[in-house]
Amino acid sequence: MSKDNEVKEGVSRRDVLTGPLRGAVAAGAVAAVGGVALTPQQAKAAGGEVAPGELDEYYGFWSSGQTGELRIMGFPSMRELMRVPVFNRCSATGWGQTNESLKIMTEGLLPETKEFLAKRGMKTYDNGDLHHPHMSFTDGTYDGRYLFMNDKANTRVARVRCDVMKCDKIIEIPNAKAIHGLRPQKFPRTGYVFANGEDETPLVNDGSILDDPSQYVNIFTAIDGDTMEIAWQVMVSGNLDNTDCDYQGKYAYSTSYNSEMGMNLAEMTENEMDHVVVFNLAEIEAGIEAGDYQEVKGVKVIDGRKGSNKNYTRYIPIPNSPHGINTAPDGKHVCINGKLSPTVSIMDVTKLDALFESDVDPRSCIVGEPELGLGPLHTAFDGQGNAFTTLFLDSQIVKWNIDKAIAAFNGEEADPIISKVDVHYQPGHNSTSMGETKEADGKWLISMNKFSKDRFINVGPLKPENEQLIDISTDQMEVVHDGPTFAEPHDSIIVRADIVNPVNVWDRNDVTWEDARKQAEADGVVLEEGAEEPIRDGNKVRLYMTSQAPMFSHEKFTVKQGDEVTIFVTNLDDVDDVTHGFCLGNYGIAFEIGPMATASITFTADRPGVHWFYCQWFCHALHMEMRGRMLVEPTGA
Ligand code: K7E
Ligand code: CUA
Repeated sequence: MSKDNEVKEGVSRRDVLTGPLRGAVAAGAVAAVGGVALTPQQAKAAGGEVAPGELDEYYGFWSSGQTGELRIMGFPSMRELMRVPVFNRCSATGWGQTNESLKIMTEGLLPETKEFLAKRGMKTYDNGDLHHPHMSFTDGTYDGRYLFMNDKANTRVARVRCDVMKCDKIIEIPNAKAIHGLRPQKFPRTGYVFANGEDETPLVNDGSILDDPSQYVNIFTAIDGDTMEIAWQVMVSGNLDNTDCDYQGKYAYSTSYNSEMGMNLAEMTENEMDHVVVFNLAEIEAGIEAGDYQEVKGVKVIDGRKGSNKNYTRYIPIPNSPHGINTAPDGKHVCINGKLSPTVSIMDVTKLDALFESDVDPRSCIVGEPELGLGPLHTAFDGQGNAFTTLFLDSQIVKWNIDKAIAAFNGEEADPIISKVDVHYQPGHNSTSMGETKEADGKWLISMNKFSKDRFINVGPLKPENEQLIDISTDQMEVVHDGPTFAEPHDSIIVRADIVNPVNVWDRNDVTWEDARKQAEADGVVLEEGAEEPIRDGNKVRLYMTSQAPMFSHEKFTVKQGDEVTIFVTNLDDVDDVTHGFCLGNYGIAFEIGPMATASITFTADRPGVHWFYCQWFCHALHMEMRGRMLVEPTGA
């Protein structure tokens, strides 16, 4: 039963939270309660906190599912540190309102999407479904440059800059539908970002083919992570779920759970075997070079469907509707999680060359298939030859040994399962510290559970999810902390803090406000100095303001009703953590201006009268006084 109610025999978690241990933890002592000593690591995590003022050892980068944002956690304390808006709107930062964010949110949309949205009075999609955040790699480990993430809802891929922790690119992927699985190339560097389309449609989806699934295809996309342009696409059979790639830079591979190409549940789950599709990167690049592609919507699309008789892809039968796919830090073994099969299939990447060179059985690269429990979805690693698989139906994490699973597959007497731990309830993804890199350190695992049920006081029919922190430094996995999360982090990565080095203050030369700088130059204004009077250009009015706690450069400015007004605010406070805001009351306008940043907004001043603006980010003892008036002269219209 629920093992995590007890930190150690006879000591309830509540005792730990309120008892003498708490002080001991804060004092950094090795705690002993009821004669049972906790390791320093367990003591640190007991009660779920790193002591006040102590810094975490890792960054956690969490997705947020339907919320559409990226979240930054302190780990292992599980303190939520920041929310980075990406596909969503953010009332606090003005993401989706400022000219700078709107540029990022709109410039990568397909022309047909822009047209479609414009008819609905929209500039960009309002929602997103962000499942998989992953950091850029160099030489098999995280390099702290970028985070990449998918939007399943509207078929997009976004990038977040790790220096400022803001999204700087969003692209909509043509030809594909519902980008789900996403992973960056591990070696030699990122390089490519691989992205799976989950839903199949006609390649040219203009309505000329409708209810004829035999003509539907699915699309695997390789994006250039540096330029965020699409490098190439591959047409495949069956739909694609999750993806990963090797540590050699030769292959990417995706799980596919509907080899039947079924359109409903019964059809989709008919076959006992689905498959993993292996993509041969060098062959695909050569095919593109040789012109063996069709160009659809400006993208080179290669035919890698089953039976296309090309060396671009191979289809490896896997039981049954496989979901997660995870490459082990040994650089050799890939775990394919069976979902409807209680097995995880172990693929040996060193055996993939043979699949492309000769007519060997595609299953010859499968070197183990341990039966682990019901509903295996995702696997994480400790870097010591062990794997941790979530069992959705059993509501457990199972720790197992890869070598022993291979030995058992070869007919030897070996039991790969080391231990199991109950989690609450129904885990989807799990992640280990540095576990998807060659630097996996085997310290921590997070289990991302889809249901919390009775775990917390009731908040109504919509319940939070529950995430549990598990100490994996010993064979007995120990749940040491849990906590609720709002909809719906699917996936996470846990990155050593020394790899991530964000700045405290913006660089004035940052590209984010390049357009504002150019406009200011054209107007003969220096952004950092601002301009006393609004600059008028027909009915377009541009106001250049600066902010320095606790004042805006302007206590008032005047425009005419109907003017198209652009307000630029440059924050001159070159100080850590002095963010200002600009909020224009009853105009629906609010945004953040970070230290030494410029942000701008364009709107029509169609409400005459006196309108107060104020700084909505607490910045100074006189923050309340940081305000001013926009006077809008009526035109009599
Ligand atoms: Cu929810 Cu990674 Cu989209 Cu598995 S996925 S659980
Ligand atoms: Cu500036 Cu509050």
